[in-house]
Amino acid sequence: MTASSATTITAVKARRVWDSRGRPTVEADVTLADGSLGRAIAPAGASRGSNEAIDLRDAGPRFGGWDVTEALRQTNGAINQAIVGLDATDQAAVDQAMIDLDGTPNKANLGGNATIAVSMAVLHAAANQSGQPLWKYLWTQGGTPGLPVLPLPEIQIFGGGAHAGRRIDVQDFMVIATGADDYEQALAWTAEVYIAAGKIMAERGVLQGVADEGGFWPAFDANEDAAETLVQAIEKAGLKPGEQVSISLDIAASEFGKNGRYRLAREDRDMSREELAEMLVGWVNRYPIVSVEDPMSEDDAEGFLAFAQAAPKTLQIVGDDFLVTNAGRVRAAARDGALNCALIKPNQAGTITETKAAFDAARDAGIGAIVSARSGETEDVTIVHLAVGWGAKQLKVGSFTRSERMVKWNEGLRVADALGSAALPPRAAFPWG
Ligand code: 2PG
Ligand code: MG
Repeated sequence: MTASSATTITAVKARRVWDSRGRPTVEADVTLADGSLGRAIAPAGASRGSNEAIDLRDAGPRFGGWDVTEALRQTNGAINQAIVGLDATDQAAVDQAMIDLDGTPNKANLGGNATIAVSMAVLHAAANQSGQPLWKYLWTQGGTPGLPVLPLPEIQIFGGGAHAGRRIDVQDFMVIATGADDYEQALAWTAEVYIAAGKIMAERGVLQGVADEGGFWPAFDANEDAAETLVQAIEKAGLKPGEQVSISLDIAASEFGKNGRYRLAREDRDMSREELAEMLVGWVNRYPIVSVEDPMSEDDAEGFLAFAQAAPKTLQIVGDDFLVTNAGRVRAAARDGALNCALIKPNQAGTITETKAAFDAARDAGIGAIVSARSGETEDVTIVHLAVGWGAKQLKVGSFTRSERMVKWNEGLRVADALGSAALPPRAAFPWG
């Protein structure tokens, strides 16, 4: 058997599995001629950008309308037929075959959940066939000399917005261990902060439970209380806010803004884009905040620009719904100076090839890139391997509890062991560094 025929795709099989919200999702198995298997599971967002690849759901009465029988049917039928016989090491050709088969700009026919599960499974199959872990397969392909380092974790402590019944408007209050010596220390410090935050909240009687990504679901009266409490938690953990551990926010403003107007329901406040920018810059000045994601709604390019102009130059400004892991949008936003970092979510694009194109567009434009999970997750650890193998400097996975999150942080520890080092990117690699 020649090397190329060993890597020929011989079967694609999809099954319904269940995610961290108890909703159905697509798992794909891709088998190669030599018997190698690749397996991957589609994640699912709750605060989705309207230009993301379509997460194809059946609607109807089953499972709250979240069932995926059509996405499974497409995978086992049309996708199977289109990619069986292709070479799994030619990821671009496999992904293009699915893009052509779908024929829409947003995977509306096949479902982005079907295409991303298959695309990732093909990648796993090729890596498995090569006998290498996925991170190493990707790093080798990239051709960068030396070994990769681990990405700097961005970890949620409080969850709000669409992930916590909109109890507070802002979606993610996260920490970044900006002073950590390595990945292990970043996780250890975060664990201390999480424990400290839980104690403070229990004492104050504001702990309502756990939000979708494992962070605390807080009953704060104002959004800013969360930033204040996070600083207290960092201090209670014996760490220095802003030096050792800093704050990162995902405002997820598309969830409460439209046409340049914003409504903070918790505080009963209506705001213009300028007022929102001013409020957020005020927070950045008062708290050790190093990163702000989606400060404005996905339809508000003007708001992004206003915020970028008003914010300190050392602030990381991240586009998620605004960019939807699309290379063209990443290039345009970087060119306009609307932001300096792209969130990279494979299922927003729908294939690995398009995800990598968005990642490369960020790198080529000289802006940062954070590889990110979704709020609906599973035991799938592909994103950790993408982050390491592509040389991403940051990784966002949700909080520091629950196995669909911890499986990813823990996978990073295993990669560190294989590398013989848990080193992180140099601090100068970040806007705040
Ligand atoms: C986000 C993600 C993860 P979701 O907005 O960045 O926090 O949420 O997957 O619901 O879009
Ligand atoms: Mg986001």
